[in-house]
Amino acid sequence: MNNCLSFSLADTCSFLKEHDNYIILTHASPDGDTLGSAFALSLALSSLGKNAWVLCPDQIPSKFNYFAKQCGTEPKGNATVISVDVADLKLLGKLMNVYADKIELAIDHHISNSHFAKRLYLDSSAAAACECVYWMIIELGVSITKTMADALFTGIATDTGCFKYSNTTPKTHIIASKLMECGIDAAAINKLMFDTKSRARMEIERMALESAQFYFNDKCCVVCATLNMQQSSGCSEADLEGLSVLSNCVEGVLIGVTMIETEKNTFKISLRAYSPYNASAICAKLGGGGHIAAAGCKITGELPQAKEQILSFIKQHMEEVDAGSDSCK
Ligand SMILES: [Mn+2]
Repeated sequence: MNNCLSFSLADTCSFLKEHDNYIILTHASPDGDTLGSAFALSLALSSLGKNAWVLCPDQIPSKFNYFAKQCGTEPKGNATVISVDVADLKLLGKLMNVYADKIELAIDHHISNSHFAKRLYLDSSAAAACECVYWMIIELGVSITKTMADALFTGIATDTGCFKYSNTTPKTHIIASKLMECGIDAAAINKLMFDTKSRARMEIERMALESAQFYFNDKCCVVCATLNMQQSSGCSEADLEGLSVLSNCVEGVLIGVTMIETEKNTFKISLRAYSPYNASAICAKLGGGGHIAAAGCKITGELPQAKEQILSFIKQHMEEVDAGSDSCK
C-alpha cells in the first residue's frame, strides 16, 4: 500500500492510547519474537484498561506457554487491528485475506517491511520487534510485569540467537538487563529456547547434516529437509525452526542455505550471510526479503532444480560483491 503513514514512537503511543478493542496479529509459523511482542503488548494495553486479543494464524507451540496467555476477550464488531513482527501480508498465512485491508498499525523491525498497513512503526535497527514493544511500554508509562518481561526477553533472545547474531546491539543488552531486573529466569528461558530439543528434531538435524553440500570454494553450504526426511524423522513444523543454524556454523562458510520442503516441490529457503554478502539482496531477486544477515524466499520445483536456482543467484551476488570490493582497493 502506498499511503502508509510512518509513525514515530510518540505517534504510536498516542494511537495506542486513543484506540481500544485490539486484535494483535502475529505472523504464521509463530516464533518467540512475534509471540513475545504480541503478548507483551496485549498485557501493556490491558494494564491501560483496554481490551486486547492476540490472534495467531497457526497453533502456538506449547513451549511458549509460560507467557503466551490471553489477557482479554476476542473483540466482536469493530476491532483495532495491529500486526507485530509481520514484514509482509503473505506472512499472515491463512489470515491474510481476512485482514489484508484492515491493519491499522504495523509494528516491525524488518527493513523489508512492505508498508501494507495504514500506519507503520518501523525500527530496522532493533534486533527484535520485542525491542520496539519494550520502548512502547516504557513510553506508555506502564510498569513491566514479570510475564511481560518473560515475553519480551524471549523475543529478543530468539531473534538474536541468544545474543550472538550481528543484530545484537548495546541497546539490546541494556533492554535485556532491564528485563532481568523484572525477576525473569533468563537461564531457564535460554535453556528452553536453545538447549532443549525433541528426539524428532535431533533426527531431522542428523538427516539435514547428511545432506550438506559445499559450493564456491566452500564459502557456501546448503542443507535440505525434504518432506521424506520430515516424515521419517517424525518432526513437526516447530521442530524445523532454526534449522538454518546447521548451514552456517562451518568454518569458512559465508553463505548458509537451508531448504525446507513445505509441500511437494515447494521449498522455503532460509539464507544466512556474513559480511560482505547480503542475504536480503539475494532473496529479493527471488521475491523474498529479510535482513542483511538473514533472509528468506520460496522456490518451487524439484530439489535439484530448486537448488540450482538459488545457487545461481548466490553465485551472481558473490561475483558482484567480490568485483565491487576489488575495485575499491
Ligand atoms: Mn522478529
